[in-house]
Amino acid sequence: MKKGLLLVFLLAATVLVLAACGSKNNDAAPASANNSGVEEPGTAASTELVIEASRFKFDQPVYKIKKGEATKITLDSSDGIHGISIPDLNVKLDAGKSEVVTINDAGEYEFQCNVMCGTGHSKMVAKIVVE
Ligand SMILES: [Cu+2]
Repeated sequence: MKKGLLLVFLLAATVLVLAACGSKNNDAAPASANNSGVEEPGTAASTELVIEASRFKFDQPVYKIKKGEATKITLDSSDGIHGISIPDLNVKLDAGKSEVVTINDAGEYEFQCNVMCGTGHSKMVAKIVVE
């Protein structure tokens, strides 16, 4: 009887630990690792953020999105030679691609162009503010 209870307790503890790890991993990770631009069911975003890249800047220095809200981030580039990398979110986008992310930690997430696009390439830095 006592042994049975212990087993149940251990099982419950294991489940709790696994659940905790799972949610921690999701904190700053993209809701989907889908880079094809085609959304899978269940990854629908409620908000969309379009980042426009051109030589040699992004259309805004700061982009704001809401904490905990599934947001589709799209990189638009009229000349098609830029990409972005958001290291803290583990997100990389080529021109014309999008990815749905849900960020649960408020803060600033810097990103930069990740394609060697020319002389002004190093100036192509901006940030996403999550609040
Ligand atoms: Cu560049």
